[in-house]
Amino acid sequence: MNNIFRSGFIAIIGRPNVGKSTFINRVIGQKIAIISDKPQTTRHKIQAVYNEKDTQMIFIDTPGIHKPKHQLGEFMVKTTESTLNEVDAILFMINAEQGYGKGDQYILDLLKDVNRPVYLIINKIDLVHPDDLLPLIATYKDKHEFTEIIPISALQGNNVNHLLKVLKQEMPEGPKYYPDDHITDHPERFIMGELIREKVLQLTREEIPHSIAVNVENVNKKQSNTIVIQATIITERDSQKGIIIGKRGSMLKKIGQKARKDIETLLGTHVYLELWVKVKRDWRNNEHQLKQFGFRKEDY
Ligand SMILES: Nc1nc2c(ncn2[C@@H]2O[C@H](COP(=O)(O)OP(=O)(O)OP(=O)(O)O)[C@@H](O)[C@H]2O)c(=O)[nH]1
Ligand SMILES: [Mg+2]
Repeated sequence: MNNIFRSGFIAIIGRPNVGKSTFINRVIGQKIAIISDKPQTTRHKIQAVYNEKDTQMIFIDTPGIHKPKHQLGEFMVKTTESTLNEVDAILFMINAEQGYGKGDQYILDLLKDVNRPVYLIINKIDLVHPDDLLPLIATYKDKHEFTEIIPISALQGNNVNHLLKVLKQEMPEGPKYYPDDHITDHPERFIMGELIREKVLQLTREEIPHSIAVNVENVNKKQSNTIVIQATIITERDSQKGIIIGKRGSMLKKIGQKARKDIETLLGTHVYLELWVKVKRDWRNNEHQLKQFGFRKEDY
């Protein structure tokens, strides 16, 4: 028996909405990456640390890869591309329900220049008949030299443990990069903002989700067991501000109630959440404002 410690970094890439963040949360058993049924939910690269006695695997959730339409989109895609050559393994995630498409070819082309083991992860198998997997596997097999093809359901957990076992063997001998209690590279304040953004995504439609940002301005511990959080939801237009506030503030109230619950779970204490809504025109094309909303230079 040898007692070597294995560790490494694993990037998850794929088109928007295939389930990358759902997978990350399932693996570490905590909600650090927000999820919605809208594409382009994740905007930042997020690390999640998974520990076993003799292994540490650092998963990197990335924004879904798509053709960028504005500076924020460009930032999101650059973030993902620059990650690929720095990791020990890559999970290319696809949606079992969707066939092969242009968006996947864009990613396969990116992978041509990458000299790392790539696993094809077919997610959402709970939505298809097992027989439907075979033609999908046949299509992808010829498109890249995949180390292995593994079908999973990130939502229900099928085969996720098997995938972890396979990845463990792929990891080189290495140090424990982070202490056991370090779950993510982003501060709690960032996750709070993300949880608020998630509720906006989940409760509003179409044009709203992608045009908002959340800025957590103050986090203050009050006496006893309560934390007061003040945050601002930024929109691009007055009409969007109106939708987020809703009739007599009803939408903002709903967003606040749901976000507060999640933040309470994150922090393990009572939370008093104060939300404001502000218009900042065209913030997605403004470098200064992107920085202010936490799009970090080192993520490029
Ligand atoms: N049925 C089913 N739904 C899933 C599964 N995994 C994720 N989903 C759903 O797919 C949607 C997108 O999930 P996300 O985890 O936000 O996807 P993502 O790839 O991180 O998306 P972006 O951040 O936009 O790139 C959500 O509605 C999830 O609940 C799965 O295994 N089965
Ligand atoms: Mg995501």
